[in-house]
Amino acid sequence: MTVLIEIKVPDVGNVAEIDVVEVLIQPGDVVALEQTVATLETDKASMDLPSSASGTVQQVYIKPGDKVSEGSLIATVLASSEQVSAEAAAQQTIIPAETVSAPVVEKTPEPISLPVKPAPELAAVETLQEPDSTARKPHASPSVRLFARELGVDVAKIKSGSGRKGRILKDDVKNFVKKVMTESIVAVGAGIPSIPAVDFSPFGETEIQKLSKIKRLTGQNLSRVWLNLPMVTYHEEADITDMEAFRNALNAEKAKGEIKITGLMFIIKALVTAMQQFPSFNASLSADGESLILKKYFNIGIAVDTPNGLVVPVLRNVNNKSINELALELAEKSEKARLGKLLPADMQGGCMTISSLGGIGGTAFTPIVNAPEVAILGVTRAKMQPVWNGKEFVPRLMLPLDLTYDHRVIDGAEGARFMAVVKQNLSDIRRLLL
Ligand code: CAO
Repeated sequence: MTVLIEIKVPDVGNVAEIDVVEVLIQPGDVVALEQTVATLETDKASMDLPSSASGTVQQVYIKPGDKVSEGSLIATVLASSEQVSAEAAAQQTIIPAETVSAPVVEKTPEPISLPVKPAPELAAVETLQEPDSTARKPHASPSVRLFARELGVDVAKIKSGSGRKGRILKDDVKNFVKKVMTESIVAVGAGIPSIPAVDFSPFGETEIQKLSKIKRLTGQNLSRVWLNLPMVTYHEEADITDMEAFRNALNAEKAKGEIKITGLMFIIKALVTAMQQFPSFNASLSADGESLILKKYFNIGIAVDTPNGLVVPVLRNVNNKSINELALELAEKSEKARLGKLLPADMQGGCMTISSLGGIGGTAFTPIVNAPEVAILGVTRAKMQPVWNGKEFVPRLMLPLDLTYDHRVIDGAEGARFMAVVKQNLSDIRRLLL
């Protein structure tokens, strides 16, 4: 006899809202009795929900990020009556569902509710890993998964377990931690002590604000770059008095509502022209660190400040585009970025990045390379300054530029020569025609 089983959130004590952290099944999956179907979590505890029947998953009603409570429907499973746990069956009436055969049924029989066996215990969570939707579903018992979470290990990252049918065991988790520790010591030279948690309550009132996903991912990426790349920042100034006069004249010719040209468009052009003369700036280091991958295309990433954090849309084939085309494209992409509508493809394939804070202010800063690129150009606010021309001081508009580069790829002298060319290109924009 075939029956349709409803898997629901069991009584987990006095908790009103429980977060769904991970969903390990999808329609069509065959689940075994006691197999974990989802991981739930409160702010203090985590719990694996085992299936109370073996059979084929018909429908899944939750996704990571959802909030559930006791009795919420998790999934329905089509099972033969013998595959339902004796404990669960004893508590419920079973309705035959012989007519149901396909995994996702059009005419689903009235389901019966079987409570999920409560997880053996609720356990404190110390470190949580970002659920990786692309990862394979790991087979591990709830206690092993709990052990892994306590160590801050995402079990999906363990390629194969040494248990039966590749099941992940405690020893596999321990070996994974050992391997990661050894690799990171080799990679960064030493285990870095973490910053201790501090209880701020004795000092005054506080409020917890969740970081946006963009901020969390950017933070991980920046930390990785900071630990892996020996970076140097070189500061330079370009005289943009003439460029600015030309830019203002161009903007004055524009009709009302037309996209205005900012200095950034000339900076993009000046940078790409220098990259054409210095191929090592348009390159990435190979994974084994033994060769340079030289790029024959010129795509520039522009760091854009958005309410959700920093994103870097990429302007493609910049060498073949006019200043007006670049202004239009950056206006479109930065608008899309601020509305959170950039697609992953809009942010891929960059050769070098520009981080311009000039619209806000600043005199200098040290941007972090957007690896696997090898350099990034920082820009702060242009300022009128007295400049000695050999006879007298004259007022000139000076633009501060900061080049951070990966010192494994670029030598100090090469960095200085590169910036001398960027500076020349900006000080005399006729050079952009050469
Ligand atoms: N010196 C003086 N004025 C400058 C300037 C500079 N270096 N750069 C820009 N300005 C002026 C512009 O000319 C414009 O003036 P008007 O309003 O009079 O036309 C104004 O500042 C605003 O410019 P903008 O920022 O809108 O335009 P942009 O083309 O210079 O920059 C963009 C576009 C998308 C890069 C910018 O809006 C932005 O998001 N910047 C922040 C990037 C960031 O956060 N970087 C940090 C990364 S590291 O954490």
